Amino acid sequence: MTGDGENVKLAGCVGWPEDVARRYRAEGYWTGRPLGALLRDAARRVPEQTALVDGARRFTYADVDDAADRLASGLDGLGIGPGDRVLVHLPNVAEFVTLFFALARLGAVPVLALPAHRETEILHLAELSGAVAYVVPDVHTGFDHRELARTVAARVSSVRHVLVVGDAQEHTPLSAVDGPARERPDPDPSDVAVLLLSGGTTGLPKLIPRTHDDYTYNAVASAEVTGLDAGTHYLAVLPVAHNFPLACPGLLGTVAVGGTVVLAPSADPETAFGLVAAERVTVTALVPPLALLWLEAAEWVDADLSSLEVLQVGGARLKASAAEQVGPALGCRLQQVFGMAEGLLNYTRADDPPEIVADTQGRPLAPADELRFVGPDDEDVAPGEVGELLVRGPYTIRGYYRAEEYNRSAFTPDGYYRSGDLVRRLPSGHLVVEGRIKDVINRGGEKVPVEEVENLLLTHPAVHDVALVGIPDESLGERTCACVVPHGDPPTQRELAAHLRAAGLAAFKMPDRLRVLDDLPRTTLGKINRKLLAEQVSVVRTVG
Ligand code: OOB
Repeated sequence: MTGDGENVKLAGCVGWPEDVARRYRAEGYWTGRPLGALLRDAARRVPEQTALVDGARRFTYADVDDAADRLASGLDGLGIGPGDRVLVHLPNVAEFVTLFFALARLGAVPVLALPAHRETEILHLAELSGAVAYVVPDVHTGFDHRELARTVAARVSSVRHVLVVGDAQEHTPLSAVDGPARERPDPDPSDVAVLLLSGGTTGLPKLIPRTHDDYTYNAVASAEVTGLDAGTHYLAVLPVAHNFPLACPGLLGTVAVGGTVVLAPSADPETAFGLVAAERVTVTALVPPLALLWLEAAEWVDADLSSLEVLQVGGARLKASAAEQVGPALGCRLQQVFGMAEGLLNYTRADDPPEIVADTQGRPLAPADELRFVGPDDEDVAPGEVGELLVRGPYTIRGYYRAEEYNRSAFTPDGYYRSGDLVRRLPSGHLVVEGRIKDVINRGGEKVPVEEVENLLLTHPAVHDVALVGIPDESLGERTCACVVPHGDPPTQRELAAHLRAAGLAAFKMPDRLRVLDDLPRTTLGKINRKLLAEQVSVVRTVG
């Protein structure tokens, strides 16, 4: 099944219509440059430049280029080839980078799980993607990934290889996957280069197929609007498996300009500030709660932040008051980023007036991005009014991977992605995110899929009915509250958390609060009235 266009060949993907694809090529959005070429070209231009810093390990462009080629040969030797999916579950380590480019060169497709994901998410991703290999660290933040890998290898029949960074035990060490570097034919630029995870959909995470052509544009054009150049030192604070630090412009955008990527092992301000000072970091990207933490920490952590030029903040709405503090407190320019793994990126620009940078979430990256703002009837709202943002464009997908049925509701028949975000556009073209209609709670940039958590809570014997709602929170924007109608004795929050943990759910999806109720308010159509419920639990919390 390749949908409309034949231009995306991986089965289970929806391509762009041929005439649209031709237009994107003719207009220069799709240049035919595969992702692997970003590294190759930099290695030719600036081989001795530092490409990557991971703790005490430093790699030049020549080093990373060669390591990626060797790893590609090793993976090839394991029988991993074009179109094969590889589930990558790595934190911010150099091996992520070499593996990413090795797979790109083979035409194999990384499936980028987040470090926080656990058994529930990983089994789902392995099965959905039909991954042939699973790549993990040995132990990270106290969690033994080899153990989880055992379960994955036993339960998911497609997984033939477990590759481990560090002490592999009975699995294969990634460092042993090696072979002589050799020239390989470039993958077709219209093929899928990476499967990103959706933060924005109902239920379990969906997979987002991004092609070489579209993702190269994403990274290169983002590097341009963020003002990256060969002097850029980009600090990856957020997990690089996420689209924002990976390609907006992030790691890939920095490689595209031959700058230096510094991998932060943790996001806490002391570690990050130390790296900013030591590596003369010029650009980094944060979610709003981290930005707030940095603003506070700047007052008491003694570190030289004078190299910082741009702080990007995105993933959730940043308060205007915090936005205004960035310049004075950190001595750099703020760039607001409103993006989504499905594609569309909005950035504030260097020459935007201060009030636009503080009060808006930027404007689209590409002139060819087509945006609509619609009401519940799918009709366009009046200009400037709030509506659901629909989008299509040269780097926005036309369908999720292997999700034919879901795609029918997530996209319009003429190919617009329904973002689920409530947005208005100012006359200047800048967007303001006002809310959302999708069933996702945005916990400071981390997306909690409501239905997935509710379904797991319902498997607890003491839970008769449940609704997970977002309640306002000073630092995270919102927190999760599980509203439970009990079956017999009400469960405690600790019991529910233990239940979810045993089911292997990522920690960031654990409900922050529990409210026990006699029943859940419903609409006249019998659906849970989430808005009213959220109001009720928020009000009770502030009063009591
Ligand atoms: C980024 O990507 P995802 O896929 O984790 O989440 C996308 C959703 C958006 O649909 C929107 O609901 C929310 O996250 N969001 C924002 C926002 N940026 C993202 N809501 C309000 N203000 C913002 N600035 O989160 C992402 C991808 C690329 C770059 C930056 C963020």
